[in-house]
Amino acid sequence: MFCFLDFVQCHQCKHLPLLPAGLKYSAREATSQRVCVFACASSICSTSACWTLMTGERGEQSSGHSGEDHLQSMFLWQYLTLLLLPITVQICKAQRCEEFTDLDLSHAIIGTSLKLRLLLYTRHNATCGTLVSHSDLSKHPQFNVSRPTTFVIHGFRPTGSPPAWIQNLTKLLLARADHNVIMVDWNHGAANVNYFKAVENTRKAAENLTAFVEMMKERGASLGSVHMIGVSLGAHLSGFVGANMNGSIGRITALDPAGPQFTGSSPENRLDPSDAQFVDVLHTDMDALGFREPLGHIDFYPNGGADQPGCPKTVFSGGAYFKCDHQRSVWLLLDSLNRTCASRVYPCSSYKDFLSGDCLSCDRFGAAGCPVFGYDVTEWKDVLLRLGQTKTFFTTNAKSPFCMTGYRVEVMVWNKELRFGYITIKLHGKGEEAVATIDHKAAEFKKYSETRLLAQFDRDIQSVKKVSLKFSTGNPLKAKQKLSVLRIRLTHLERKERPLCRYDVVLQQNDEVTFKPIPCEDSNF
Ligand SMILES: [Ca+2]
Ligand SMILES: [Ca+2]
Repeated sequence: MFCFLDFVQCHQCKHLPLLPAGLKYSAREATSQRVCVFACASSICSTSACWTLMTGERGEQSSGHSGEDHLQSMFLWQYLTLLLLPITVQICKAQRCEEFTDLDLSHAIIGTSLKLRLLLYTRHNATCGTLVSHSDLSKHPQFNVSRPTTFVIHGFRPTGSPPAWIQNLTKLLLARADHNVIMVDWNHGAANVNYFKAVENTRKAAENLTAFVEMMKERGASLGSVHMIGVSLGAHLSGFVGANMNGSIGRITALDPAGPQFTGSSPENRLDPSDAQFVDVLHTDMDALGFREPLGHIDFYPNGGADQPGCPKTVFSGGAYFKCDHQRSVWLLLDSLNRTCASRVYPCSSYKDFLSGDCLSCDRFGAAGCPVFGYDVTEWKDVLLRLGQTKTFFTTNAKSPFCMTGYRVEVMVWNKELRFGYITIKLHGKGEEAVATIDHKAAEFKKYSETRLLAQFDRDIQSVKKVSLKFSTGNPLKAKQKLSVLRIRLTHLERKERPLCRYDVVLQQNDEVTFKPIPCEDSNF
């Protein structure tokens, strides 16, 4: 008899065993039998395995044994199987990896009633969730309440599917710190085509979760080291839990908090800064599914907070049209957790003013400069708490790495006539280039007065060899204009290096001019 081992993930043990009805069956029948004979030898479930024993014709051919020998060997294996089976099933049960509830559209159409599941992940079980008891934490020795705990709370699930980012977020959170990550699975409750039902369940889920946080507190957990990351409805849900705990929870990170049914409501009925010691909020779809007004100590509005680059602009793009802007909030946080690159954010009253370069001063934050978006914004916590509520802006690329590189651009012209137009700047490095088009509005260029602009490049060119400039009026019917530039100065917003200058250059409309920049002189000119 030939047999071989097939490794099956431990959690699949729940589908096994498929015991044969009796011991007397032919070799051909045996081919289809899979028997879980031994499993989960290691303490870490994900790396352990069930050994699947398979026997069959392939074995017969390769071994060349007689049919009688084959049956004898097979019986031996079956007895072994029967002996080991109870142990196997028990071990498999004990170390089963719990998955996020996977529902489908039919559940969402019928509607689901609330069931809150808490899946614990730690550095010891980073990819294998443990279902945590709501009433007895002593069952889970790996849940060390003296460590910080991060709750991740999803939002509305109109199709019932698990969120796509669960594993990534868990993995990155655990890579950052040795703490408890609890994935709050309220898919039963959030999976409903009727959004209003899911909103109703938000409050109920919060009551449920509050009881759990209270139990953690009783067991000695410090609420100051509890962090809740709430997506959409999950953001308000976090706020309700926070309010129930009188704002003593350390931090709430809200990822595009839901707007519908919450916009215009009082602070008790939505997330607000009093719900936790520190509340940071990201707005990515404030014109549709998200919330427009600031809700935290710091509110981030990437790309203005309404529409995100790379997201479909028309309904013809299908489902992505509805969720792309909203879901971008999670991808942005993942990028910040990953430390892919850092996006500096600028306090400003409007996105338009930010794009015009009117809000690049970071003096109020001292030596640290303006805050950096994302997970590490707590480094600015003290000053942000002092400032009250800070509304900030930044721009991103259409995909990861999302961060852009900003330059302050100052242009002085000596044209007699007032000129209005757009500037495109290209930075050339060694074998790469980056482009920024400043076109959110026509900039005004007036003789001997300085025009300030913000240029945002998709990548950071470490050593700029050449610069190209193009001036356009956006009106092809107009006679060709020129812009006589007395000086253009480019200042990198992050690197403390001498700004790049070019003195005396004429830009003919729509003609690109390329030059080698020089370090600016110290004088104001
Ligand atoms: Ca509140
Ligand atoms: Ca939008």
